[in-house]
Amino acid sequence: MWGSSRPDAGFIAIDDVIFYDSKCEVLPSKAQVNAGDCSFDRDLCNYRRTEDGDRLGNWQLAIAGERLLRNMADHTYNNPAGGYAYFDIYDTNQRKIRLISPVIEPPRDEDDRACLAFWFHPLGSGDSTTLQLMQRIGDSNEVVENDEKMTPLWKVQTHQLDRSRDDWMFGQVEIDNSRTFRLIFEGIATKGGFAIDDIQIYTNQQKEGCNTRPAYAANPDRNGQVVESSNGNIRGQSAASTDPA
Ligand SMILES: [Ca+2]
Repeated sequence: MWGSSRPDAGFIAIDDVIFYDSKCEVLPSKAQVNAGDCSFDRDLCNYRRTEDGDRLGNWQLAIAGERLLRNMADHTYNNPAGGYAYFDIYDTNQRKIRLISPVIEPPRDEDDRACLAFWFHPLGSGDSTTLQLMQRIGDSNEVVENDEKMTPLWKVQTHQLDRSRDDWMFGQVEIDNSRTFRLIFEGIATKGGFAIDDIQIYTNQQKEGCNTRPAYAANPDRNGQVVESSNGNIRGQSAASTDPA
């Protein structure tokens, strides 16, 4: 790999492409792509929006030719023409909107935990705008309230964030890697929103450690309260059953 010193520019060369008639592992392991991975540079990668809410008040894709927001550069390439998903709500009534992943097969790994990393960016002036991440076990397409198979994993509200830095922030949380699942990014707002970019699932072989980032996003219970845990990690199948001590 070589090229300019700009972080968003460069070239990669490949050589000696050969096909073998056998099974093989992905090498290097960090090159493994999972169904939930998405950089939102061309489309929503089979993530889908919940039906309720009009297009402007719902999750949408910021790419060239579509509605752009503040000309904010994406995280992947620092591309000023967009390349991320976002919602931006302005409504007298609080709105709740969800972006639901395709079915994700557990990444091939003997560990039953994996790590989900992504980048997020708060938008607008509201201080109670919420971004919450949930994991739903199983392949069902339905998402209902108080679903026992849906575990809240991670949650931030805009009043918790340092808004003086107008920049992308890193999010990370452990997920259950033992069974088929979907990821659900939920936005709740009357005024404001969040953008997300570069969702990536790592197995423990690929990444050492998976502390929740930011630490205060850890362990939202089923009522939406943030419960502090001693090490910032989520352990166990359900956040509601996790001992906060
Ligand atoms: Ca992107």
